[in-house]
Order: sequence, then structure tokens, then C-alpha cells
Amino acid sequence: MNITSLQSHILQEEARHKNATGDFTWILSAISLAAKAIAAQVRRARIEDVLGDHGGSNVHGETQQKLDVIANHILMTCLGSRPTVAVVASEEDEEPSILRRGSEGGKYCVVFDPLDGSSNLDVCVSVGTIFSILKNDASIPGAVETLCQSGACQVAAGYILYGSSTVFVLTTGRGVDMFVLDPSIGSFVLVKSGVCIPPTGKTYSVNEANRPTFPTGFQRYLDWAHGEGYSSRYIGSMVGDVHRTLLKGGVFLYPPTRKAPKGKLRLMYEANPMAFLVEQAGGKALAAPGERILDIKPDAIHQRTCVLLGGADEVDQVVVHLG
Ligand code: FBP
Repeated sequence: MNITSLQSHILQEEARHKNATGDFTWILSAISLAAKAIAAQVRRARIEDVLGDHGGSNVHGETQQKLDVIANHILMTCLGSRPTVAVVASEEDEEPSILRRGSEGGKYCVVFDPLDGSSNLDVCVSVGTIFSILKNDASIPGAVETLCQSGACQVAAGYILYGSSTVFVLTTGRGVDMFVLDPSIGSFVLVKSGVCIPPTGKTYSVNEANRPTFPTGFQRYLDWAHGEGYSSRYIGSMVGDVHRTLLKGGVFLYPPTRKAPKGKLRLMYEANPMAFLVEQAGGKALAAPGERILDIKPDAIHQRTCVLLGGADEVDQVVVHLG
């Protein structure tokens, strides 16, 4: 039986880079360790009574779930133990944390959403961790300035889906690989390399309750999709909705709304990592017609963006109606 673990896969990838030092591998292993710990917490959440809100709210004014805080702590601890992580930023924290300067060996920055879709935890709907890894520019003193790189600068990105199984989906800029946690051996094992998003798929994923406040182009697209017999699928957890779109095709949309005129989803630790994955899988990821999400130059850690991503032909269909 040929088993390729996430660790051995990353080491094989590392061996392709003659100047590789193993630092990057060490960071991915920290994320994989954190993912296993978070998966265990999510699975036991109701037994351990760690469901429900934590009593506080995060920088976005959203109610923090107990597990948001736990997952955030787990990731901070695992990444903090890696000597080459310079700066980390989380959806749950207003400010990024400088762990070490470039002169002290800090080569990489990691931004993450520790538990995306956490408002769905109480009802056992899939949630996930989303991460993005960037290079640290030691010549830039400020943490925010260091992190505010366009998504095209990402060296790696991925998510972990805590659903019927725990799935780790990763890109380092050489295609997309998918691993599943095998609880019997406690390892993520490779189940699919070179994941390709189907160019077509008659499914759209959007919170249609917001439809009346969408720009008319999106409303035109939905009318067209209804006429074409498209199906609607919306979990309300970005990781769950994007995972399905990645494997089955279709589109995932979070357009501007009256409540969120710039979109709801966060650019740096939701849209950018997902856009990198979708593009690496042969799909498209736009903030608006002609505007790649990965080309946006961020000016704030928690800035939001509109999201239109999916199979290439399906995204083109949406854009046709936005014109
Ligand atoms: P967080 O849970 O990390 O804040 O993520 C936001 C999110 O829950 C996404 O996972 C999801 O796609 C979206 O918001 C759902 O928003 P809405 O409830 O407005 O449809």
C-alpha cells in the first residue's frame, strides 16, 4: 500500500529546490500539527462543552465563538515555535504580531482565519482553517507594511476542512494537492495531487437572501442561471462552499450588498488563499470584472473584498451578465 504523508510530500517538494533550507517545510508542519489539534477540538466540541460564544467580539464586531479563541491560540502556539516565522496575523486579532525580526531569522509571514464559518459550529456544519504564507521583507520594519503584499506574492496557501473527514488542501504554486487525515495513523495522507476545477458545473453558491441588494448584474446572472436550470448550493462556510466548488465546479459568489458594499469576505486570509488555490486548479478568482483578486494590493490587514470564483467558464458566464 503506497502512502504519501503530507510531511513526506512536502519534503519531496523541498528536494526539488536546491537552495531549500527546510524552513518552509517546518512552517507547513506547524500548520498540519495545529490542524490536527483543532480537528480534535471540533470533534469533541459538544462533549467538552466548548460550543457557543466566548462572550467577546472580534475586530469585526462579530461574536467570537469559544472555538475561535481556542483555534487561534493553537495556531499562534504552533507557528510561534517555528524560528523562521517573523510575523503572524489572524482574523481574530486586531493587530498582527511580530514574533521575530528578519535579522533574527524571520523569513516568512503567516496570515490566517483560524476557524472560518465558526457560527455554524453549534449545528455541526463544516468549518475550516484558511492560511496564506508570504515572504518577510526584513528591510520593512512595520508588521502591517510587511504583510500588505498582493495575493500574487503568496508562496503557499491552503485550507483545512473539518467536515465528514478532515481534509487539507494545499498549493505552493505548483498545482493543488489534497490530503485527508487518517485517524488510524494520525497523519494527513495524499489522496489527490494536481486537483483541477471543472471549467463548467451548473451550480452557483451565494447567499440569495441578500439578492435584493446585489448590483443588478448579479441579479441578471441569477435570473439567467435559474433559466438554465442551475442548482443552488450554499453552506455559509466559505471553506465548505469553496471545497465543493473546487471539486465539482460551479461558482462561489459574495457580491457587494447594502450591508457590505465592499463585500463581506476578508482579502488577506479568506479571498487571497482561496484565489491562489482556485487559479492553481485552473479556475478564475475575481473581485470584479477584469480584476484578479491576486492583483489587489492590500492597504489593511482586515480589508474586505467581493469574491467571484470558480470554474473558468462559469466565472466568465457571471462576468458576461455583470457587463
Ligand atoms: P468567518 O466565520 O470566519 O467570520 O467567515 C465569514 C463567513 O462565515 C464565511 O465562511 C461565509 O462564506 C460567509 O461568512 C457567510 O456569510 P453570510 O452569512 O452573510 O452568507
